[in-house]
Amino acid sequence: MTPPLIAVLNGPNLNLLGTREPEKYGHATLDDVEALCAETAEDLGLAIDFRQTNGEGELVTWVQECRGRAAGIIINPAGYTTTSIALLDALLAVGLPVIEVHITNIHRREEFRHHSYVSKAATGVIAGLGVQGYALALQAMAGLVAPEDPDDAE
Ligand code: CA2
Repeated sequence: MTPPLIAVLNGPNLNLLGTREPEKYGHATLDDVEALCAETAEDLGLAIDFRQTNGEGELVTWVQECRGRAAGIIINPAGYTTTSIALLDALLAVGLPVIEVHITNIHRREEFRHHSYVSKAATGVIAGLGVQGYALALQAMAGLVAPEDPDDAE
């Protein structure tokens, strides 16, 4: 059986991970995060499509393209978290389980980072656990996309 595909989407400036502000975002690069996700996904019997873009429109298009292709979406919307109704609308329209990930605890940071439009479309949110949050999101996603055991049906 082909493993369920999980899109792992990353928003603006996350390509800088590991190169700037390590006191906030840690030392892992985005390539390290992709490797962590690939390894975790393999252990869980999932496949991933891992991407990063600085463009809001491109992120919206990628979410739309998940329809009929992916079983779930893990997204770190970065700077678009607090601004993008377009991204929220795309996530609502695609009708897939969504897990929002933030490397930092956005609630301990500046007030303007606290509100997330994306959370309105998210099944769950992970924040403040560093890049390990991506692995935890994949673990949770494995449960969300697992086919139901017929023995559990009432
Ligand atoms: O904590 C997170 O994952 C954030 O989504 C990261 C965003 C920030 O705007 C959110 O409030 C919280 C920033 C991504 C920029 O990433 C950088 C990484 C290294 C160096 C500079 C920026």
